[in-house]
Amino acid sequence: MNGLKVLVRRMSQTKKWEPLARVGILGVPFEKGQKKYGVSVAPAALRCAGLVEQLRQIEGLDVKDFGDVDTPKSPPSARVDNMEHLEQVSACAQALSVRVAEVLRDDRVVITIGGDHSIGVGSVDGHYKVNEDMILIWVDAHADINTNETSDSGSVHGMPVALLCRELSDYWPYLPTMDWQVPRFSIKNLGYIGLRSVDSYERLAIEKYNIPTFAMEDVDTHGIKSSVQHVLQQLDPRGEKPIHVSFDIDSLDALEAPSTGTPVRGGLTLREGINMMETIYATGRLRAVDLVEINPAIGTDTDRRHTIDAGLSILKAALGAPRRGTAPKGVLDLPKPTTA
Ligand SMILES: [Mn+2]
Repeated sequence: MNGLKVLVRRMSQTKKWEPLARVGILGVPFEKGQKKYGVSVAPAALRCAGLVEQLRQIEGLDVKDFGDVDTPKSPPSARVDNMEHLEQVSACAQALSVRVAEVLRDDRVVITIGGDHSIGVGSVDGHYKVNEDMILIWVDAHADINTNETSDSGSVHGMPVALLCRELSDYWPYLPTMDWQVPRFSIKNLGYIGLRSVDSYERLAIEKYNIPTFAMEDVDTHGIKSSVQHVLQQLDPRGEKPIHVSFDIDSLDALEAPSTGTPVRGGLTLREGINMMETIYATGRLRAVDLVEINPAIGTDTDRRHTIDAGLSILKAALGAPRRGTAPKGVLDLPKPTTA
Protein backbone atom coordinates (compact mmCIF):
# COMPACT_ATOMS: atom_id res chain seq x y z
CA MET A 1 0.00 0.00 0.00
CA ASN A 2 1.45 3.36 -0.94
CA GLY A 3 1.71 6.32 1.40
CA LEU A 4 -1.23 8.20 -0.06
CA LYS A 5 -3.59 5.28 0.44
CA VAL A 6 -2.48 4.92 4.05
CA LEU A 7 -3.06 8.61 4.62
CA VAL A 8 -6.52 8.50 3.05
CA ARG A 9 -7.44 5.50 5.17
CA ARG A 10 -6.24 7.24 8.33
CA MET A 11 -8.23 10.34 7.45
CA SER A 12 -11.37 8.29 6.92
CA GLN A 13 -10.80 6.57 10.26
CA THR A 14 -10.73 9.85 12.07
CA LYS A 15 -13.55 11.45 10.10
CA LYS A 16 -16.09 12.83 12.50
CA TRP A 17 -19.65 12.44 11.32
CA GLU A 18 -22.26 15.05 12.01
CA PRO A 19 -25.89 15.17 10.89
CA LEU A 20 -26.30 17.18 7.68
CA ALA A 21 -28.46 20.23 8.33
CA ARG A 22 -29.58 20.25 4.71
CA VAL A 23 -32.33 18.09 3.28
CA GLY A 24 -33.85 17.62 -0.17
CA ILE A 25 -37.29 16.12 -0.80
CA LEU A 26 -38.24 14.10 -3.87
CA GLY A 27 -41.77 12.86 -4.54
CA VAL A 28 -42.33 9.70 -6.59
CA PRO A 29 -46.02 9.39 -7.51
CA PHE A 30 -45.69 5.84 -8.75
CA GLU A 31 -47.78 2.75 -7.98
CA LYS A 32 -47.19 0.23 -10.77
CA GLY A 33 -44.97 -1.93 -8.53
CA GLN A 34 -48.16 -3.25 -6.88
CA LYS A 35 -51.81 -3.67 -7.72
CA LYS A 36 -53.82 -1.21 -5.61
CA TYR A 37 -54.86 2.29 -6.59
CA GLY A 38 -53.71 5.15 -4.40
CA VAL A 39 -50.02 4.87 -3.42
CA SER A 40 -49.14 7.38 -6.11
CA VAL A 41 -51.03 10.19 -4.38
CA ALA A 42 -48.97 9.88 -1.18
CA PRO A 43 -46.41 12.59 -2.11
CA ALA A 44 -49.25 15.10 -2.70
CA ALA A 45 -51.05 13.97 0.47
CA LEU A 46 -47.92 14.39 2.60
CA ARG A 47 -47.21 17.81 1.15
CA CYS A 48 -50.84 18.85 1.82
CA ALA A 49 -50.46 17.64 5.39
CA GLY A 50 -47.54 20.06 5.86
CA LEU A 51 -44.45 17.96 5.08
CA VAL A 52 -42.22 20.87 4.08
CA GLU A 53 -43.54 23.29 6.73
CA GLN A 54 -43.16 20.74 9.52
CA LEU A 55 -39.59 19.88 8.55
CA ARG A 56 -38.75 23.60 8.39
CA GLN A 57 -39.77 23.87 12.04
CA ILE A 58 -36.75 21.77 12.95
CA GLU A 59 -34.19 24.25 14.20
CA GLY A 60 -31.39 24.99 11.77
CA LEU A 61 -32.64 22.64 9.04
CA ASP A 62 -32.43 23.87 5.44
CA VAL A 63 -35.30 22.18 3.57
CA LYS A 64 -35.61 22.19 -0.21
CA ASP A 65 -38.46 20.49 -2.06
CA PHE A 66 -37.18 19.25 -5.40
CA GLY A 67 -40.71 18.35 -6.56
CA ASP A 68 -41.79 15.11 -8.15
CA VAL A 69 -39.71 12.76 -10.26
CA ASP A 70 -41.05 12.24 -13.80
CA THR A 71 -43.00 9.00 -13.81
CA PRO A 72 -43.64 7.14 -17.06
CA LYS A 73 -46.89 8.08 -18.79
CA SER A 74 -46.95 5.14 -21.19
CA PRO A 75 -49.87 2.71 -20.89
CA PRO A 76 -49.24 -0.28 -18.64
CA SER A 77 -47.12 -2.89 -20.36
CA ALA A 78 -47.71 -6.61 -20.30
CA ARG A 79 -46.33 -8.83 -17.59
CA VAL A 80 -42.81 -9.89 -18.58
CA ASP A 81 -41.15 -12.84 -16.88
CA ASN A 82 -43.70 -12.70 -14.02
CA MET A 83 -42.99 -9.00 -13.46
CA GLU A 84 -45.95 -6.65 -13.81
CA HIS A 85 -45.32 -3.30 -15.50
CA LEU A 86 -41.58 -3.91 -15.50
CA GLU A 87 -41.02 -1.32 -18.19
CA GLN A 88 -42.66 1.45 -16.14
CA VAL A 89 -41.05 0.31 -12.89
CA SER A 90 -37.67 0.41 -14.57
CA ALA A 91 -38.20 3.83 -16.20
CA CYS A 92 -39.35 5.33 -12.91
CA ALA A 93 -36.44 3.88 -10.95
CA GLN A 94 -33.98 5.11 -13.55
CA ALA A 95 -35.33 8.67 -13.38
CA LEU A 96 -35.32 8.54 -9.57
CA SER A 97 -31.74 7.26 -9.44
CA VAL A 98 -30.52 10.32 -11.36
CA ARG A 99 -32.46 12.73 -9.13
CA VAL A 100 -31.34 11.07 -5.87
CA ALA A 101 -27.70 11.39 -6.92
CA GLU A 102 -28.26 15.08 -7.74
CA VAL A 103 -29.74 15.83 -4.31
CA LEU A 104 -26.90 13.98 -2.55
CA ARG A 105 -24.30 15.85 -4.60
CA ASP A 106 -25.99 19.07 -3.48
CA ASP A 107 -24.80 17.97 -0.02
CA ARG A 108 -28.26 17.18 1.29
CA VAL A 109 -29.91 14.24 3.02
CA VAL A 110 -32.33 12.92 0.40
CA ILE A 111 -35.89 12.13 1.46
CA THR A 112 -37.72 10.09 -1.17
CA ILE A 113 -41.50 9.93 -0.76
CA GLY A 114 -43.10 7.02 -2.63
CA GLY A 115 -44.84 5.52 -4.24
CA ASP A 116 -44.63 1.81 -3.73
CA HIS A 117 -41.46 0.04 -2.62
CA SER A 118 -40.30 -0.78 -6.17
CA ILE A 119 -38.90 2.77 -6.20
CA GLY A 120 -36.25 1.54 -3.74
CA VAL A 121 -34.40 0.23 -6.78
CA GLY A 122 -33.97 3.81 -7.97
CA SER A 123 -33.24 5.48 -4.66
CA VAL A 124 -30.63 2.93 -3.56
CA ASP A 125 -29.06 2.86 -7.03
CA GLY A 126 -28.74 6.65 -6.99
CA HIS A 127 -27.30 6.64 -3.47
CA TYR A 128 -24.82 3.89 -4.33
CA LYS A 129 -23.56 5.91 -7.29
CA VAL A 130 -22.60 8.72 -4.89
CA ASN A 131 -21.57 6.69 -1.81
CA GLU A 132 -20.30 3.24 -2.78
CA ASP A 133 -19.66 2.41 0.87
CA MET A 134 -23.28 3.01 1.92
CA ILE A 135 -25.14 0.58 4.16
CA LEU A 136 -28.86 -0.11 3.76
CA ILE A 137 -31.39 -0.67 6.55
CA TRP A 138 -34.63 -2.09 5.12
CA VAL A 139 -37.43 -1.40 7.61
CA ASP A 140 -40.43 -3.44 6.58
CA ALA A 141 -42.96 -6.13 7.53
CA HIS A 142 -41.76 -7.97 4.41
CA ALA A 143 -38.27 -8.78 3.15
CA ASP A 144 -38.94 -7.64 -0.47
CA ILE A 145 -36.22 -10.03 -1.64
CA ASN A 146 -38.24 -12.24 -4.00
CA THR A 147 -37.13 -12.75 -7.58
CA ASN A 148 -39.51 -13.09 -10.50
CA GLU A 149 -39.27 -16.86 -10.08
CA THR A 150 -40.10 -16.97 -6.39
CA SER A 151 -42.77 -14.25 -6.36
CA ASP A 152 -46.40 -15.35 -6.19
CA SER A 153 -47.83 -11.96 -7.08
CA GLY A 154 -45.54 -10.75 -9.87
CA SER A 155 -45.58 -7.34 -8.14
CA VAL A 156 -42.14 -5.74 -8.32
CA HIS A 157 -42.54 -4.03 -4.92
CA GLY A 158 -41.74 -7.46 -3.46
CA MET A 159 -38.48 -7.71 -5.42
CA PRO A 160 -36.41 -4.50 -5.06
CA VAL A 161 -33.82 -5.94 -2.66
CA ALA A 162 -33.18 -8.90 -4.97
CA LEU A 163 -32.81 -6.54 -7.94
CA LEU A 164 -30.27 -4.39 -6.09
CA CYS A 165 -27.88 -6.98 -4.68
CA ARG A 166 -25.00 -8.15 -6.85
CA GLU A 167 -24.83 -11.52 -5.08
CA LEU A 168 -28.35 -12.28 -6.35
CA SER A 169 -27.80 -11.21 -9.96
CA ASP A 170 -27.32 -14.84 -11.11
CA TYR A 171 -30.86 -15.63 -9.99
CA TRP A 172 -32.35 -13.25 -12.57
CA PRO A 173 -32.93 -13.73 -16.28
CA TYR A 174 -31.78 -10.97 -18.59
CA LEU A 175 -34.24 -8.07 -18.10
CA PRO A 176 -33.98 -5.91 -21.23
CA THR A 177 -35.48 -2.72 -19.78
CA MET A 178 -33.17 -2.87 -16.75
CA ASP A 179 -29.93 -2.42 -18.70
CA TRP A 180 -29.28 0.89 -16.96
CA GLN A 181 -29.16 -0.77 -13.54
CA VAL A 182 -26.07 -2.83 -12.79
CA PRO A 183 -26.56 -4.47 -9.39
CA ARG A 184 -23.34 -3.58 -7.60
CA PHE A 185 -24.59 -3.08 -4.06
CA SER A 186 -23.41 -5.95 -1.84
CA ILE A 187 -25.89 -7.91 0.25
CA LYS A 188 -23.24 -7.79 3.01
CA ASN A 189 -24.23 -4.14 3.52
CA LEU A 190 -27.92 -4.89 4.08
CA GLY A 191 -29.85 -5.25 7.35
CA TYR A 192 -33.54 -5.76 8.16
CA ILE A 193 -35.75 -4.44 10.93
CA GLY A 194 -39.43 -5.18 11.58
CA LEU A 195 -39.92 -8.36 9.51
CA ARG A 196 -42.96 -10.52 10.29
CA SER A 197 -44.21 -11.79 6.95
CA VAL A 198 -41.38 -13.55 5.13
CA ASP A 199 -41.77 -16.07 2.30
CA SER A 200 -39.86 -19.35 2.48
CA TYR A 201 -37.48 -18.45 -0.34
CA GLU A 202 -36.83 -15.09 1.29
CA ARG A 203 -35.94 -16.85 4.50
CA LEU A 204 -33.45 -19.01 2.61
CA ALA A 205 -31.81 -15.88 1.18
CA ILE A 206 -31.62 -14.23 4.61
CA GLU A 207 -30.00 -17.36 6.07
CA LYS A 208 -27.68 -18.03 3.14
CA TYR A 209 -26.24 -14.53 3.21
CA ASN A 210 -26.49 -14.15 6.97
CA ILE A 211 -28.29 -10.82 6.67
CA PRO A 212 -28.49 -9.06 10.04
CA THR A 213 -32.21 -9.28 10.72
CA PHE A 214 -34.23 -8.05 13.66
CA ALA A 215 -37.71 -9.43 13.07
CA MET A 216 -40.48 -8.34 15.43
CA GLU A 217 -39.76 -11.10 17.96
CA ASP A 218 -36.11 -10.00 18.08
CA VAL A 219 -37.21 -6.41 18.61
CA ASP A 220 -39.38 -7.70 21.49
CA THR A 221 -36.38 -9.50 22.97
CA HIS A 222 -33.77 -6.77 22.63
CA GLY A 223 -35.77 -3.54 22.46
CA ILE A 224 -35.75 -1.29 19.44
CA LYS A 225 -32.72 0.82 20.32
CA SER A 226 -30.33 -2.04 20.82
CA SER A 227 -31.81 -3.87 17.79
CA VAL A 228 -30.92 -0.89 15.61
CA GLN A 229 -27.52 -0.54 17.24
CA HIS A 230 -26.81 -4.24 16.64
CA VAL A 231 -27.63 -3.95 12.94
CA LEU A 232 -25.46 -0.85 12.59
CA GLN A 233 -22.64 -2.51 14.51
CA GLN A 234 -22.75 -5.64 12.38
CA LEU A 235 -22.81 -3.79 9.07
CA ASP A 236 -20.30 -1.13 10.01
CA PRO A 237 -18.37 -1.92 13.20
CA ARG A 238 -16.19 1.18 12.90
CA GLY A 239 -19.08 3.54 12.28
CA GLU A 240 -17.71 5.12 9.13
CA LYS A 241 -20.29 4.44 6.42
CA PRO A 242 -23.21 6.54 5.15
CA ILE A 243 -26.63 5.10 6.00
CA HIS A 244 -29.69 4.65 3.78
CA VAL A 245 -32.99 3.75 5.48
CA SER A 246 -35.72 2.39 3.25
CA PHE A 247 -38.79 2.71 5.45
CA ASP A 248 -41.95 0.89 4.43
CA ILE A 249 -44.88 2.30 6.42
CA ASP A 250 -46.16 -1.29 6.83
CA SER A 251 -43.27 -1.90 9.23
CA LEU A 252 -45.47 -0.04 11.71
CA ASP A 253 -48.36 -1.91 13.26
CA ALA A 254 -51.50 -1.84 11.15
CA LEU A 255 -53.30 -0.04 14.00
CA GLU A 256 -50.86 2.87 13.80
CA ALA A 257 -50.53 3.00 10.01
CA PRO A 258 -53.63 1.38 8.53
CA SER A 259 -53.61 3.09 5.11
CA THR A 260 -51.21 0.78 3.33
CA GLY A 261 -51.59 -2.01 0.77
CA THR A 262 -50.27 -5.03 2.67
CA PRO A 263 -50.77 -4.32 6.39
CA VAL A 264 -49.62 -6.87 8.97
CA ARG A 265 -50.57 -6.71 12.62
CA GLY A 266 -48.02 -7.00 15.39
CA GLY A 267 -45.60 -4.45 13.98
CA LEU A 268 -43.49 -1.63 15.34
CA THR A 269 -45.27 1.00 17.39
CA LEU A 270 -44.87 4.54 16.16
CA ARG A 271 -42.75 5.23 19.23
CA GLU A 272 -40.41 2.40 18.26
CA GLY A 273 -40.22 3.80 14.74
CA ILE A 274 -39.38 7.24 16.11
CA ASN A 275 -36.82 5.82 18.53
CA MET A 276 -35.17 3.92 15.68
CA MET A 277 -34.91 7.03 13.53
CA GLU A 278 -33.57 9.10 16.44
CA THR A 279 -30.96 6.43 17.06
CA ILE A 280 -29.87 6.46 13.42
CA TYR A 281 -29.94 10.27 13.27
CA ALA A 282 -27.64 10.38 16.28
CA THR A 283 -24.90 8.57 14.31
CA GLY A 284 -24.61 11.63 12.07
CA ARG A 285 -24.33 9.30 9.09
CA LEU A 286 -27.91 9.18 7.78
CA ARG A 287 -27.88 10.34 4.16
CA ALA A 288 -31.05 8.90 2.59
CA VAL A 289 -34.54 7.94 3.74
CA ASP A 290 -37.27 6.40 1.61
CA LEU A 291 -40.82 6.59 2.94
CA VAL A 292 -43.00 4.26 0.90
CA GLU A 293 -46.33 2.43 0.65
CA ILE A 294 -48.55 5.06 2.27
CA ASN A 295 -51.86 4.62 0.45
CA PRO A 296 -54.29 7.46 1.22
CA ALA A 297 -57.03 5.70 -0.77
CA ILE A 298 -57.24 2.90 1.81
CA GLY A 299 -59.33 3.20 4.98
CA THR A 300 -61.32 5.95 6.65
CA ASP A 301 -60.40 9.62 7.01
CA THR A 302 -59.01 8.83 10.45
CA ASP A 303 -56.94 5.94 9.08
CA ARG A 304 -55.51 8.23 6.42
CA ARG A 305 -54.69 10.96 8.90
CA HIS A 306 -53.03 8.56 11.32
CA THR A 307 -50.94 6.98 8.59
CA ILE A 308 -49.77 10.28 7.13
CA ASP A 309 -49.05 11.69 10.61
CA ALA A 310 -47.06 8.56 11.41
CA GLY A 311 -45.00 9.03 8.24
CA LEU A 312 -44.34 12.67 9.07
CA SER A 313 -43.28 11.73 12.61
CA ILE A 314 -40.81 9.18 11.23
CA LEU A 315 -39.27 11.76 8.90
CA LYS A 316 -39.02 14.41 11.62
CA ALA A 317 -37.27 11.95 13.94
CA ALA A 318 -34.86 11.07 11.12
CA LEU A 319 -33.96 14.73 10.77
CA GLY A 320 -33.33 15.53 14.40
CA ALA A 321 -36.66 16.90 15.64
CA PRO A 322 -36.63 16.77 19.44
CA ARG A 323 -39.52 14.92 21.04
CA ARG A 324 -39.49 16.61 24.40
CA GLY A 325 -40.73 20.01 23.17
CA THR A 326 -39.83 22.57 25.79
CA ALA A 327 -39.65 20.06 28.64
CA PRO A 328 -36.33 20.22 30.49
CA LYS A 329 -33.75 17.49 30.07
CA GLY A 330 -33.24 14.90 32.77
CA VAL A 331 -35.56 13.08 35.07
CA LEU A 332 -37.98 15.03 37.20
CA ASP A 333 -37.31 15.04 40.89
CA LEU A 334 -39.82 12.42 41.86
CA PRO A 335 -40.49 11.44 45.45
CA LYS A 336 -38.89 8.12 46.38
CA PRO A 337 -41.30 5.19 46.19
CA THR A 338 -42.37 4.08 49.62
CA THR A 339 -42.00 0.45 50.49
CA ALA A 340 -44.73 -1.28 52.40
MN1 LIG B 1 -41.63 -3.04 1.36
